[in-house]
Amino acid sequence: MRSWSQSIAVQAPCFANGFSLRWIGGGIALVGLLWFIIIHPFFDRGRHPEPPVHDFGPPHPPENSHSLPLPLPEPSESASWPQQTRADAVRDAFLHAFDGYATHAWGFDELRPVSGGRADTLNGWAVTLIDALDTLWIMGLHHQFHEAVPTVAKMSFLTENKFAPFFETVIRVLGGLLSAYALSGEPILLSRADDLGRALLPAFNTTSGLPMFSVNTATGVTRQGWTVDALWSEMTSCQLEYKYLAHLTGRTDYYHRAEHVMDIMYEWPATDGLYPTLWSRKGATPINNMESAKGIIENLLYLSPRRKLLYVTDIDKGFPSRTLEHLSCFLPGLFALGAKTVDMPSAERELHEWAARGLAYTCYIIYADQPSALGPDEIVVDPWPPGQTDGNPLFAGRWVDHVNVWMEEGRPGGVPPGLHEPPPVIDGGALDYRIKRPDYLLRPEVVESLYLMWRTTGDELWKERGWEIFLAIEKHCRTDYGFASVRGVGLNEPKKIDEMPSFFLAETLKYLYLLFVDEDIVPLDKWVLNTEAHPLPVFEWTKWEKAEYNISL
Ligand code: DMJ
Repeated sequence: MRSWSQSIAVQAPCFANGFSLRWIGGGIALVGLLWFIIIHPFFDRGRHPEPPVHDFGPPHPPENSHSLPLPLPEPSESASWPQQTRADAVRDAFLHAFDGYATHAWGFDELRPVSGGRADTLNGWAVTLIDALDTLWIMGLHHQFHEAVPTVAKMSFLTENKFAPFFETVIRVLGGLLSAYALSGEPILLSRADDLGRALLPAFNTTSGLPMFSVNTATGVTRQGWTVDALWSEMTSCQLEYKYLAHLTGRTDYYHRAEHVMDIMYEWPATDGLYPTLWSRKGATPINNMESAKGIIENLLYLSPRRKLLYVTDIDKGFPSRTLEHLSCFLPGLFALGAKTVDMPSAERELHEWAARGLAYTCYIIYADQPSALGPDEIVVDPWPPGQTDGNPLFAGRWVDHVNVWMEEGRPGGVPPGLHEPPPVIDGGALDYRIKRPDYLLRPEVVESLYLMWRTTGDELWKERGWEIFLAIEKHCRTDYGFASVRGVGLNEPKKIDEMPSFFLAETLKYLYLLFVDEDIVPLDKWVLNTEAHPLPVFEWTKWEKAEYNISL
């Protein structure tokens, strides 16, 4: 909250645990499915409020809005579209998704975009509604925002028969409420955030103080998740939310509980700033380790063997797995932000800028490579051929080695390895990776990085790439009711999946809108976006807070 570097530190855990996030998502889906099949019919009726009596009807564009320019153009003719018109098209997509949710799933967690049904996939606290509040505000849809507030005002976060996953609930619901409060000043949203923040606090009641996976908000009983130990992303991604809440409410417990997690991290002798991904809640000690890693840039960035695309992967038992997940595509944006805002020697900054550019291009090209122009959720990059491993098969293709050689040779061609931006593979040409998970799940990470690349470099090309992705989403994901995840991105016509995750409204469409809108609505030196893209304001700690929390800045 206090600085750019802090926001980067808070987002970083999501990278280290891309793998674990996938499991979290899978776990939620499985539990949701079992719940839906077995228990849902008994609990469902009458538990949710009816949709509001006022129907959301046709979209209510904000004053001074341009008329919506539908139908959308074919990609070939789309390059000349004015930016503001593109922003309007994104807002129209958001309104379509939000209206579908409001009409068919109001009060439930998610809309089923293919069938027009609805489902509770998180806590049954209307996560799509809360996740979407700040996007409504940012897009100028204040009428819809105010229509939603009474539902949030009447909501109870004390649910006896459910366990709220701490990480997902903090980033989506607590973050969503706080951001909506910060943008609108609507007091009830702060009050609800305070209720929820307090109800989730028992998660921290462990021997070490590292939070449990989930908490029953009515009883305070906690549970572990798919692993007995704590995932780094889950236990650390609560800093922005709890510290802002402490600042707004004056409740010191919020700060101390969250900061205690950071104290454990500060005290851990991390190797090159990399932390183990699994921790024991009992002893606050790591379960696994990454001793072979000497930092993200040095050990986790690789080049693909033929097109020399720069990608990030994880180290599994000492070897690069060569897996690139869509979830990890937030990393280029992170490097771009860091290079712009964190004090560092110029050579290091240059390296971070290169990493940002190369990684962002790869994250974009894995969309552009596909006949659908939508990116897969997971790929595995081909290994380097045996003859090209320079005698070191373990680190073949390691980016930093190639950069060092290029520098020693006097920077031939002027373009560093991994930044050549080869064209997409079309018409069945050979990819230098295989698709492991061919789904596009409406995720935000790639457009998030495109937005941050545009904001930090001013290079219009990032907007063009974002526009291509938006057109593909319109073409393949739009349904009568909203937008659907799809399976089979390598096909001309991927198959729709009956799911519209809340982060599509909270993140994907918000980043696309911010990419195209003329004004800098969320200036990045005044707002920090949490890992669910909820902007929270940068603020100064007061004198008494500095004394209470031992803050020396
Ligand atoms: C979102 O809930 C957040 O971006 C989270 O950090 C990662 N997973 C999803 C989007 O893919």
